[in-house]
Amino acid sequence: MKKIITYGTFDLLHPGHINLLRHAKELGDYLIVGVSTDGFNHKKNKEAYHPFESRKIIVEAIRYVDLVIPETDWEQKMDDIIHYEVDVFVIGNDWKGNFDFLKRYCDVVYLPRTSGISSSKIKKDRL
Ligand code: C2G
Repeated sequence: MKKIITYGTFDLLHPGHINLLRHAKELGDYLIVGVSTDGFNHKKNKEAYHPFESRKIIVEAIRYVDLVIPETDWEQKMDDIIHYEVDVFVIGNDWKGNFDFLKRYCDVVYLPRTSGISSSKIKKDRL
């Protein structure tokens, strides 16, 4: 079984998130998603509308997702990849190059972001 992992806040879920998760799942058989906790969002200087528990329930309901784990810090990716025997780390290409150090443990794939949409744009447009 080919295991894929990705991480993110996934606040105010939109087609950009879904495209990423769908393309990530197409790379294997089992998709693990590390959803950023509220505490980790603080470290990322990100303010989510939905608290972690809500974002976890929402991401777990997505057909492409097999397991949701909490993302609590920057350093956990290597441990997660080893623990879950992950084959591919996937993330949007806005992070291109940031996670190349994981190539020692698994394949690293940066997928194209979906243009024109983001959680922050949704928040701004609705104000
Ligand atoms: N994404 C995308 N297209 C968009 C918006 C987001 O492909 N229009 C992707 C991002 O590239 C990321 C995923 O969707 O791979 C989740 O995006 P965010 O919730 O914004 O996550 P981020 O803040 O980038 O957190 O340790 C990694 C971080 O937790 C990533």
